[in-house]
Amino acid sequence: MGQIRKRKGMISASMMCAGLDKIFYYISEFKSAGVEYLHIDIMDGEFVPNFALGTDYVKSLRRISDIPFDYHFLVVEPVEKMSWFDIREGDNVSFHIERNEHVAECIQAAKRLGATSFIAINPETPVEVCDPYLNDIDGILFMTVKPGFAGKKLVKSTLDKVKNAREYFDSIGKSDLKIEVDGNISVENAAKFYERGADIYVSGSSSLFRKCELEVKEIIRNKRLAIGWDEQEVDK
Ligand code: S6P
Ligand code: MG
Repeated sequence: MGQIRKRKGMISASMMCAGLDKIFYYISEFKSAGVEYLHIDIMDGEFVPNFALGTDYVKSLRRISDIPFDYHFLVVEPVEKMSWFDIREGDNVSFHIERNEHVAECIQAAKRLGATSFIAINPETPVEVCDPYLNDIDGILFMTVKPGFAGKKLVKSTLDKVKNAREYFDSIGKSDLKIEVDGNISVENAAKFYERGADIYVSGSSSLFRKCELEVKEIIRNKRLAIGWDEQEVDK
C-alpha cells in the first residue's frame, strides 16, 4: 500500500464476547498485556435486534478493572442513554450517527466527561456524513460487519472505505483523527486494516475470544505484530 499514514495499533477487547466464567482470567491477561481498552457494546434491541451489556453489568465491570472503557452505543437517540453509564476521563465513546438527531450534543456530552468522542457508522453509511463534525470529534468507528451480533463476517467493501477515509483525512490535514474498526477483526483482517490506516482494533470472537488452543497472551502478541508493533516491543 502507498504512503498511507500508519500508527502502532491499539486493542479494544469486546467484552460482550467474554464468558463470565473466565472474566477474571481475561481481565488479568489484558492488564498484564497492556490492552488499551475494554470495548463495551450497549444495545437497545431497536437500533439492532440484540441486547448486549446492561447498565448494572457495566458498573460491576468497572469495579473489577481499571482498563479504560471504549463504549459503543448501538442505540436510537444515544444522548440520553449515555447518561445512564459511568463515563470517565480516558474512556472513549462511540455513538452512531444513524437514527440520531442530537449528534453535536453527543459529542459534547462525551467531551464534558473527559472522554474522547467518536462517531460510529454502519458499513453502508458513507463516511461523508461525518464531514460537518470533523473538527469536533476525535475519531470514527467503522462497523466492518452488519452490527448487532458477534461472529459476523467482514463486509469486504469496508477495506477500501477505511483506506479512502484515511487518505481523505490525511489530505485535509486531519491525520490525527483516529479510525476504529469493529467486526470480524481477526489477526489477518487486523493486518489488512493496519495497512489501510486504522488505529483501534475491536477484538472479539474472531481473535481474543476465539475458541482455539492459543492462550490469550499469544493471540494478543500475534495481533500486536499484525498492527505495527515489533518483536522487541511486544516481548518486553
Ligand atoms: C456488535 C458489536 C461488536 C462485536 C464485535 C465482536 O456488532 O458492536 O463490537 O462485539 O465485533 O467481535 P467479532 O470478532 O466476533 O466480530
Ligand atoms: Mg462494538
